Amino acid sequence: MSEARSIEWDALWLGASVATMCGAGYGLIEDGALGVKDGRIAFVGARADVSENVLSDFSGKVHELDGGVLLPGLIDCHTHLVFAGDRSHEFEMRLNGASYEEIAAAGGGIRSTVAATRAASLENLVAVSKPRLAALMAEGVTTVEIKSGYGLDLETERRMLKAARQLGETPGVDVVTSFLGAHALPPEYDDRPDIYIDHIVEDMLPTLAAEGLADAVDAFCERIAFSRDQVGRVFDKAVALGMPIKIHAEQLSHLGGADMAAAKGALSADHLEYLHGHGIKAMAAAGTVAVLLPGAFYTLRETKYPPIHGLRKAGVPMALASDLNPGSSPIASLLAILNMACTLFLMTPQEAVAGVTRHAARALGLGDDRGTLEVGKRADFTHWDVASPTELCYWMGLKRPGTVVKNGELVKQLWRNEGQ
Ligand code: DI6
Ligand code: FE
Repeated sequence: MSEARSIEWDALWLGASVATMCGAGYGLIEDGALGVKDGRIAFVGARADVSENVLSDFSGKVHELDGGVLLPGLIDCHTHLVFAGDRSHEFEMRLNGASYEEIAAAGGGIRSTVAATRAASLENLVAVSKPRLAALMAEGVTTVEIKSGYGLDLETERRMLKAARQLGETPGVDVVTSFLGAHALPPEYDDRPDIYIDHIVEDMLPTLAAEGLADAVDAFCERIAFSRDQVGRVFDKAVALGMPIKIHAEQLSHLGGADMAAAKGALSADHLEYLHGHGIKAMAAAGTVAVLLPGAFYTLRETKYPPIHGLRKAGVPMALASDLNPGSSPIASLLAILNMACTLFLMTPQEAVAGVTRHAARALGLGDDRGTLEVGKRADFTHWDVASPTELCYWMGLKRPGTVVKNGELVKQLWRNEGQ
């Protein structure tokens, strides 16, 4: 590699290994250097390629780290983190022997979150969601996707998306929104799912799209939610409006939602425990990312594993996300998810870390902009006191990034770099 000319950079980071997440594995550069200019990455390479001459003329800030690893900012590409209330009471009821059906019959389940969210003001929704976002950010998350889907009426879906947009103004993080009106059937449409789908297609989706509140459109294709045809109608409208689509599919049963979504060009198909070979082929052909959600698998004590081997063999990119929600994944930790992906799903640490960086970016349609440490990409990165990125998957509850940089700006410094 030719010697780097650094004079123009705003900052230079030295003294750590750089896990670029490019190519196979971690794309590790030992004793690396990372230059930043105007919020983008201007140089990535070995420290030896940045000469002393260049350094002596350098007018930007030099950050000399004491070992450790630089990684891309983490990306949580599937969350439902805006909601009111919680379902800890149902968790307790289940552990005391109540069944899901009994809880649902008593007005619980997803509908209890819908009732609480409908009753919450915008200010309240933002306030209760902030600590959830903060918990993800404390672990180095710099991009978060947030779905609506606990309103199920225009007004509340809009309020949820507005809350997500407000959360996106938090320094240090970007929020990408998805409209999930087809998450569950609202009580006022009991026994009339097709009429509710009409309402989404004719009213809710075009209105929210025109208001610029949704970056993508999601839907839950499941026996307890919506059929493949119903979800297909929502997607056709989204595609006609020029919006990217993604799907919750094959979580509890096989309905073929992943094939259908892939055929319509979906960015991602998520959950996928019951995915068959045909769906894998369709996803591989379309370039649809598989977003795996081990937190929901764990919480629901599922026994059916997503077809990791088949996805791997077919070259389908595998992303990982928290699915943070009050019912099936009350887990505000992407690092816990990394551990679960390895321990429960037998993903390799290299696959898992790629799942919350490179492939998560792609699941959001942002693969050209972030998710790896490459020249031209957004300067979103994290510094970890670890010998290898594998440690992010290995420990639970121990590691936090000492430094987080978003768009080239320092977000926070914890214990490791205190006082620097
Ligand atoms: N799949 C899930 O696991 C969550 N939503 C979905 O589509 C469950 C959401 C909840 O129980 O509140
Ligand atoms: Fe989900």
